[in-house]
Amino acid sequence: MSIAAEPYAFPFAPETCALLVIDMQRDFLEPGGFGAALGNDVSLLRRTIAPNRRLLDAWRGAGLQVLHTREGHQPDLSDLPEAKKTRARSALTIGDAGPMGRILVRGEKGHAIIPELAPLPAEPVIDKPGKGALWATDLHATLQRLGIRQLVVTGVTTEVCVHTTVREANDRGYDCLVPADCVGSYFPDLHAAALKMISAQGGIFGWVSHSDHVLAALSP
Ligand code: C5J
Repeated sequence: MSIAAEPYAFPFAPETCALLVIDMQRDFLEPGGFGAALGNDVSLLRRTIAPNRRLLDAWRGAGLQVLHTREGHQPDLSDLPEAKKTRARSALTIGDAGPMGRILVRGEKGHAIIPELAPLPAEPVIDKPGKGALWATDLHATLQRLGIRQLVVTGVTTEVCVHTTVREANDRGYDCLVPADCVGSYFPDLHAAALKMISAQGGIFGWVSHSDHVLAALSP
């Protein structure tokens, strides 16, 4: 079975392929969170919600593996590097109290995955302190235990946490496919460049496709 993609068709093996939804959290998609504190227009990410919802429904319907990630820090900020806290120099920063609770802190309202894409109880949710989902987490061990070798990676933001995760996963031997309509950025030019980087050079980091093509492969 294959999925139409760039730079060439993705050799889809559903039983060993997981859907990995990156950081679809209030802190990035709703006003008053981390994304907004950095001065971004969070409404730009909301076009990703409907295609992610459709893909999630189909993926779950096919009985395939789903995992979610959340970026965030321990309440005592012991896993927050000083550089990450201070670099953006915005008025509100990680750990400060905002309209959705403390910014990018685990357990706060802003840290939660948006209700439209809420994980089901059986779906692993990987909490990560960094941009990549394979650093300082048990994601690699979890994927190995589940027998996963391919990832369809969606979520936000394209050039930050999605890209870092795809790079980390690629280095560990996973084949990654990114449906372009299911990932989003506050910066359209960086989104486009990030996608181009993935499929360039014969798929140096993976494949880029569209959710319609993934849905077509999932339909009976
Ligand atoms: C960012 C992310 N953009 N989830 N995090 O800081 O991409």
